[in-house]
Amino acid sequence: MREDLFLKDFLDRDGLRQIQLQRLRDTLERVYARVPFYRQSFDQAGVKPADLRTLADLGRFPFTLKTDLRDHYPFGLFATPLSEVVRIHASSGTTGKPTVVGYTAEDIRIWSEVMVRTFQCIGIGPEDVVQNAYGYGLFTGGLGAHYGLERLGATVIPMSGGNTEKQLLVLQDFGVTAICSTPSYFLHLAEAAEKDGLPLNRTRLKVGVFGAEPWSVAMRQRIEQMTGISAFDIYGLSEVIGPGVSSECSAKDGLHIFEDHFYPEIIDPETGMVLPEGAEGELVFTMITKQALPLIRYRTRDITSLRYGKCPCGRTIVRMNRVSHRSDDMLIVRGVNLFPSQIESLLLDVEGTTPHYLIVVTRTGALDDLEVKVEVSSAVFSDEIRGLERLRAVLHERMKSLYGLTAKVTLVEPGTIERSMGKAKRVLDLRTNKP
Ligand code: DLL
Repeated sequence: MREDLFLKDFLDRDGLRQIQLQRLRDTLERVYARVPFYRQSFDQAGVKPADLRTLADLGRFPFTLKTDLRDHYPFGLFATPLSEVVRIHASSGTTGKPTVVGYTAEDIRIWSEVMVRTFQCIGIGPEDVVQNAYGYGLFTGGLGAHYGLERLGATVIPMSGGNTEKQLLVLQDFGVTAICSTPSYFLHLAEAAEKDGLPLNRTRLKVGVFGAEPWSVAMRQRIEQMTGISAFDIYGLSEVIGPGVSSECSAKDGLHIFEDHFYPEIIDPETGMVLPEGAEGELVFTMITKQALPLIRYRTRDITSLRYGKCPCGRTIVRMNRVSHRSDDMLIVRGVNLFPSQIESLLLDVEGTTPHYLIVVTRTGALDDLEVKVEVSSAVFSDEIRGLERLRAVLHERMKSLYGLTAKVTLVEPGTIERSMGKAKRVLDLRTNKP
């Protein structure tokens, strides 16, 4: 079985396009027949499933938005009766009700297949002992990775997130060779291990499978230097399946999308027009094999670009660049557009800072105030006050020269910025009327 799954990443592109076209046609027919929302939205747009003659024709079909899922909360966009749905997950948004997703037994089988392919991309196999520190529960990370690891034949330790002391005990005593977690939580584990006098580079851990939140290349370098492991980026979202949508391989030059199941497009987020290969824009997915919840042209809000050229690893499936930001996490501060990832890269470029930071935006009268709180290393913190002042001045100056923004830079003691067991919270926007 292992070989069969593996080969799916190496199909010739013509054959793959044939498979995609057939699956796409079937899916459009199915949602048109079974999901009133799609019948209505296709009718409104004046398109019928039979209008899809080539893959490019998909561009004529309407998008699905997160608000459509919310408007049909909880199960209104399902294409199968609940009796065929064997699992529900949900992602909690920042406000209001969660986004609910469902899976048939076949969907779960495909999910574990794409997770097996993810781990194969990374080089994890049956001989590995894998600590799964993604949260188990409604979040897709824990169970998604778990089923894939079992099907792969690896030894999985279902830790879930949190309980740092126990995580470190298990990691050391069970001879863990690979770990799955958010990059920010892993960093927290690595620091706690150092504090305990048992740094991770003295354990058997050699691989990290990190995702569920944006993290910069600079953050990868910090993690790898600090722990001696090789860190890989995996990407996914609940609405598409969960983790298992795309993964880095040994080349670490983009993430391979398992496009025989998830058909990607890049669009201009303003006009909705499909953009050519290489152009940066919003990633849109159509799920071409999903049974319970096949979404058509789902707008992810994640910004990236696609590359179809063959990868040094030999895989022929398309690669997406790492997602450094979402179209909706852009801050506008005094008219300047800014993404948290830009601040992360700037901070990590300067010696003495740690990747724990919080961006706080407030407003006094008509003016926005930006504060960047960043933890410094214990060495810097115990240094004399002049050293701290120098570091503060450097960060302040870089913010100004790189992004044209005057920010208050506050250096804080190691360990004082709140740690998350899952996705890190980087921004606290306290303005009532956000631009
Ligand atoms: O975070 C699924 C997942 C679990 C992916 C474990 C990877 C590992 P959601 O909670 O629905 O699902 O959040 C999806 O998280 O639209 C991106 O904005 C962001 N995201 C996920 N992976 C990455 C990544 C899971 N590698 C949302 N880099 C997505 C950047 C990511 N952002």
